[in-house]
Amino acid sequence: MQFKSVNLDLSVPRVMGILNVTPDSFSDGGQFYQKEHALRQAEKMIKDGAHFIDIGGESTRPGAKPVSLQEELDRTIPAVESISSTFDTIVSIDTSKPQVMLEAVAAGAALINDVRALQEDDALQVAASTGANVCLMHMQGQPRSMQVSPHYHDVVDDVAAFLAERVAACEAAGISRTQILIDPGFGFGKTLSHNYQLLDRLEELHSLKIPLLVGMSRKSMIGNVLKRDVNDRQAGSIAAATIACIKGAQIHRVHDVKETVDALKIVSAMRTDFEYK
Ligand code: 7PM
Repeated sequence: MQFKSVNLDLSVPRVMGILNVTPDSFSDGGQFYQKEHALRQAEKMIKDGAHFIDIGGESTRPGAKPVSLQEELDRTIPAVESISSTFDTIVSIDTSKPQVMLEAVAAGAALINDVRALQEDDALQVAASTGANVCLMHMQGQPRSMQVSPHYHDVVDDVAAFLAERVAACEAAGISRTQILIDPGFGFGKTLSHNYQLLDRLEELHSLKIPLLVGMSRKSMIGNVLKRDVNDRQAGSIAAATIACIKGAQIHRVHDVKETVDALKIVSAMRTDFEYK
């Protein structure tokens, strides 16, 4: 798959590192230190084997309150600009706002990662106009209330149907299928049971013939099984990524890049013909 100047072979599993852009910028010299911090985080993840750096400035945590456009721009654009110009990596912008999409792609982002699958006003047209690739994620409801009472006829069929509809909407707006990634949106308007049904039947999402991105890292679907708080979910997250990889997920959005890359290399080794087969 082509991402601006980078051609990435998705027949091997790839890792997207999650970059924290801290909400509280210090009043004096904050800009400089924020940028330096983002650069250091990105450098470590790239050294550890990430091919994507995902930069997000809006908290989509259940119950979180929306972030203003200016605040989201202030948090993300300097990081997108400095990382894109410093490293040969694929920068992804995690946003639903058309203005953030525009400015982020102008600053070097090659992928628009939208948890709302380009359903906000103007998002589809603006994303198409940038020429960037897009990741379409499924979410039931809105972050504020999505975990209240998630309901599906069949969660896998419903998610697949939604993603198929959004892919069609992208194509109608001029975004080619070859520019699209799909994502079932683990934790976004789903019960624990829904999340594990999606993982168990993940291969069904390949019927769309579009590369699959998954994000389960440190989420409550891991924490609720293990009864561990958010900073103690690494092993569980790696197990989940390993399962998704075996089921053919091409891109894994994670916090713990080094450990996940190692785990996915074990899956690749199993698939490699070492002349024993
Ligand atoms: C608080 C709660 C902060 C949840 C952040 C989150 C995904 C994503 C996120 C995903 C894609 C997180 C989420 N999750 N984008 N953005 N897929 N494509 O746990 O699963 O990182 S935000």
